[in-house]
Formats: sequence, C-alpha cells, structure tokens
Amino acid sequence: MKAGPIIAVVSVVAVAAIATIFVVVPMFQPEIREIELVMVDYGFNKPGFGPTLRVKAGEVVIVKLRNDGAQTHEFMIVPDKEKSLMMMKKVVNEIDERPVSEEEKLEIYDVEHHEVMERMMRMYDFSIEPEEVNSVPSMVMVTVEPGEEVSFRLVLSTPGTYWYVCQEAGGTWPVLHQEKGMEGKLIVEAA
Ligand SMILES: [Cu+2]
Repeated sequence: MKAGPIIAVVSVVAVAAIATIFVVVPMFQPEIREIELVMVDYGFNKPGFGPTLRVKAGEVVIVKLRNDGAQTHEFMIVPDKEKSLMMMKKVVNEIDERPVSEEEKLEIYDVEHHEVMERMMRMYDFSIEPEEVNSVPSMVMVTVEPGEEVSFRLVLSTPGTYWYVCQEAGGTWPVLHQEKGMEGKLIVEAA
C-alpha cells in the first residue's frame, strides 16, 4: 500500500474522530435550563405579576434573578403562599405596634422574617445550591438588592405545586410585596 491512500484513510479517521468529539460528546452533557426573572417594584417581570414556572422533580435549573426595582426583593419558595403570608403578617403586625420609626420596623422585620422562614423551610425537601456563593446570602431564600444580579442552582425533589414569593416590605410597609402581587406559581412535575 502506498503512502497516499494511507494518509487519506488516516485523515478521514482523524476528521471523523474530531467530528465525534465536537458533535457527539455535547449531546451526552445534560443541558441545564435557565430560568430568568426580572424583579420590579412590585412583581416578577412586571408589577403585580409572576409567571408560572415549571420544573421536573430532581431537575437542576439555574435561576437568574435581576433586580431592576428601587427596593430590595427576594425569591423565596413556599409550599403554601396563604399560610406563609399569614405567618408573616403576624410578625409584621406585632412589629408595627412597637413605638419605633418605620425604618427601625423594617430592620427588625428583616431579621425576624428570615428567622421564621428558615425554620419553616427546614421542614421541606428541596435545596437551593448557590452558584455564586458570595451573592447568595441564604440557603433558603435569595435576596437581591437594587441593580444586583444573582444566579443559583435550584433542585426541587418533591413533585407538587409551590409558590415563589417576595415578602420584603421596603417601600410598602406594613404591606408586603407579596400582597402587591409579587408571587408566582412553581409547578414541580414528576420526573
Ligand atoms: Cu419584593
């Protein structure tokens, strides 16, 4: 066999191998879906609104949050939005009776709100894994300051209907942003 045909065969094999690496390999990599939400005063994507999100149980998704509003907002997942709102209104009403300024009330609320939700969240089977550790202050709820962008991995393992809400109260005290319509449905479908 002459060198020419051998080189030709080797070339074809090499091209095929390279093509396999570039074409086939990426197909085996699971594609991670991205869910993007823009926070505004007071809603997700637009005031008084939150789009319905759908994920599969166990699916890893990347949630990207951008706060275009003038107030601090949060993305917090709750199984029952009415119950969690009731719990939080109780906290708000108790703080509201204190003889302190509205600014101080908001500061007290910021601490108590997070404590109550962290206790409640420990009862549920889901996880938020921070992708950018520095920009995710909490494992159970993500707070985003005005002009800030945060992204994190989210995995929900139990099928069901959940809600994502913002229970911040900056600019609306003693009304919560959730009461202004800052909430949306999060459906976790069986895998
Ligand atoms: Cu908010």
